[in-house]
Amino acid sequence: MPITPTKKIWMDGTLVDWESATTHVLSHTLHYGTGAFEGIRAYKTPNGVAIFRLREHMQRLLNSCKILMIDVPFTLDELCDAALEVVRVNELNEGCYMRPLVYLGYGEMGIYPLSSPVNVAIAAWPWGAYLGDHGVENGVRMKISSWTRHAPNAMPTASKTVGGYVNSSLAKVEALKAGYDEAIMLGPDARISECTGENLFIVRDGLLISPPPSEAGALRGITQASIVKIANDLGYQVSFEAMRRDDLYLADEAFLTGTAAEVVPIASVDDRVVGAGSPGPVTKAIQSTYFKAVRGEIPEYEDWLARV
Ligand code: PPE
Repeated sequence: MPITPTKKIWMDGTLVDWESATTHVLSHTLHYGTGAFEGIRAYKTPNGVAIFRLREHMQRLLNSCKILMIDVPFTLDELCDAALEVVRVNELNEGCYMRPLVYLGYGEMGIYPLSSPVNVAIAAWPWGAYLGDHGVENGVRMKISSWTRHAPNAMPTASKTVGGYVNSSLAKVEALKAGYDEAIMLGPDARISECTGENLFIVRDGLLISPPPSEAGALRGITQASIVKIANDLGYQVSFEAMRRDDLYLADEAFLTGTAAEVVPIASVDDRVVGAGSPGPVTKAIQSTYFKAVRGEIPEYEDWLARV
């Protein structure tokens, strides 16, 4: 999806012009992928723009770096303040997508990463529906990837590691070239893990089921956690259970969740229509509640919002 430039990007504690937010071609992360990022959204609410679950995202960024043994030279509070400042200075009052990135800069070459400088950047720009408005309304066509999700002892899947996304990219390209909208990845044990940049849920007999993140080698999604809370509040039970591809084929409903994608119904998996093939009642109820929650329209979810 194209990026719409804004005015300033936060880099290592200062705001720099969008065009000047560049880095050296010998930056370590460009060569070896050791680094971590986040995806965060801010939404327009009745009381001004607010960042959704900012602290949780920045904490996960620090956790990703802890796994990689990267010492981030900013505290959680400093990162949260910086994100708020980026939305403010760019006057992103209609909402935006934010991309914090911790990367290793130019200093040394060689696989050992820990002697390279640690850099942190936070950019933000207006961004539409990641899987398209049509997908949000009507559902997306999914394909189980021929690429296996990382084995947990090959790549730490709780870390949003830059290099880890090569696996997602391969799956995404394969799915799109085959005419689908997005890929679902199986772990090495052939259990459902997650999508290339989203978690997923199915609905079976009124119960919501999602793969347990650490067992399934999936990222512990902040949207996924928000959906669990919303579903419970709406009176639906949620369970984390291992599932296989036939559980997807036979689900009554299915949907995927992620910051960029938000909540998107799944219309079919490997050309098997899921349920009625159009968004089901549980998916629709959860999706519409999520969209209201992020936009500050439901007071009980107000503590998920960081006011800019
Ligand atoms: N799994 C993966 C692999 C993943 O990248 C994301 C977020 C999720 C699950 C959902 O996590 P959460 O956003 O906390 O609910 N993916 C980010 C980057 C997507 C991209 O394509 O780039 C995002 O949604 O911002």
